Amino acid sequence: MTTPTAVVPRVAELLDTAQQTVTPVNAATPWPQLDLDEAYASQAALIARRQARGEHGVGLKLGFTSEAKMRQMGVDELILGQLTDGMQVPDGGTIDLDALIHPRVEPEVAFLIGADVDLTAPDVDLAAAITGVAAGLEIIDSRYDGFRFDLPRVVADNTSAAMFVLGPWRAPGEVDLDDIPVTLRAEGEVVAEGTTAAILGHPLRTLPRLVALGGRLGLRLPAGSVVLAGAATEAVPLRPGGVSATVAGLGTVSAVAVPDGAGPLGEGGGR
Ligand code: 0L1
Ligand code: MG
Repeated sequence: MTTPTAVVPRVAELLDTAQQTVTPVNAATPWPQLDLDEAYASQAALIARRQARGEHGVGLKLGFTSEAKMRQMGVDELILGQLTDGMQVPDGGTIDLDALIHPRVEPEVAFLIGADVDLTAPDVDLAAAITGVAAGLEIIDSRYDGFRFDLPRVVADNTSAAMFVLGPWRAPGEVDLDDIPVTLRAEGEVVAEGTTAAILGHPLRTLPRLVALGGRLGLRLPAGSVVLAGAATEAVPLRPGGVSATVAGLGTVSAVAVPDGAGPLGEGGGR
């Protein structure tokens, strides 16, 4: 990493304000050019702002782990984001839509890391530290107008991370993650289908990539950390109502998206 430049705190402030005011950064906002090192430094500054408000890091996520999504966005690199406890919604819990700009949801495979792992150490074996596997839901919410960004911008925006939900953990030996059907449902209807093979061919293949990226950034995964390995389908717009992801043989995770202060679903006005 090169030395962070003066643009870093400004970018972090703009993105933090966008998230907190639920107002996207638009084309009229003066925006500095960022290289990838500055983008990751901006992401770290953004997370530091959240930590200063009392949030704690709980893990890491990878983005663009599906070839289809990379092609769609015109990029060829995986990206890494950071998860905090303030982003976590309990399984079966409520997603406050009024805190989100234009949320999308995607089904993920999540890993629980059972030992302290220093990603900068030589020969890190992250797979050996996995003590749980679960179905996950990730809610992404780009802080840029229209989800329009280049690679440095989406990295600075913490890879669009907004919220996540984890299903029950299963022991890793209980589940074969090879090419398992994954189904995303909204209000009980199937809205996207894929398989775990969409995640770099196999979710475990993401781990060396996470180690390489996280090591370069000097990151650690304390015992109890979560890793979101990536989405098995495209992300779909998150609408009011129930949403769930099922990874066959692994489990189901769900949440209910609700406009804040709304009455019964349907009366509060949808998006
Ligand atoms: O988790 C992800 O794959 C999201 C990566 C960021 C790109 C996006 O906002 O779609
Ligand atoms: Mg994701």
